[in-house]
Amino acid sequence: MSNAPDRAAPVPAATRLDHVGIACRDLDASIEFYRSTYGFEVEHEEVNEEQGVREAMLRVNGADDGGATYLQLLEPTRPDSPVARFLERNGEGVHHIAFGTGDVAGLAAGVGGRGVRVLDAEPRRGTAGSRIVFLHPKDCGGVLTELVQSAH
Ligand code: V0V
Ligand code: CO
Repeated sequence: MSNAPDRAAPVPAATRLDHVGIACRDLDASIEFYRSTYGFEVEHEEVNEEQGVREAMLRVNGADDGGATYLQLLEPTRPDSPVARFLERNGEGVHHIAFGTGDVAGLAAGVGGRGVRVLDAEPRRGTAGSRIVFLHPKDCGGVLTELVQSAH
């Protein structure tokens, strides 16, 4: 028998690190840095007007649930966007982390039930048709956290 405190794991759970989001001022230069320095290749690029970003997903490795782990490079498309505000305050750097799950709405409801502020009442459209929800960084130890359910 375990003596662990009675803190049941969330159901459904997060099953992998989906991506690390990095704020940059020049997406093409940032892509070139990660390609030439580490050999990471762009798997997907798109503009997400709702989130105010032009972004690229660079595949780092596969994951044991059949998904994968990426770097997400983020360039703002407008000055009033979250990434533009972040750059203004902090300069370039790590902006958020994203955990993958098979049930983003269920996981968000579970996390919200533990008192973490869920910033999106309904999952929004994320990269490549994924569904995403953000959690407030002040309730996550200073880390802006995204939950993501990939399209496939
Ligand atoms: C702000 N804060 C952060 C932060 N941004 N802390 C850690 N990491 C960050 N990225 C801190 C900030 O310094 C303040 O701390 C406090 O949170 C409250 O900030 P605020 O003044 O309310 O700042 P805002 O207005 O910039 O809002 C922050 C939030 C906003 C997190 C609420 O950025 C947001 O809604 N983000 C979610 C959407 C998003 O980030 N989209 C871009 C990625 P002090 O100074 O009070 O101590 S899109 C994406 O990832 C996609 C499409 C995808 O993966 O598919
Ligand atoms: Co993201």
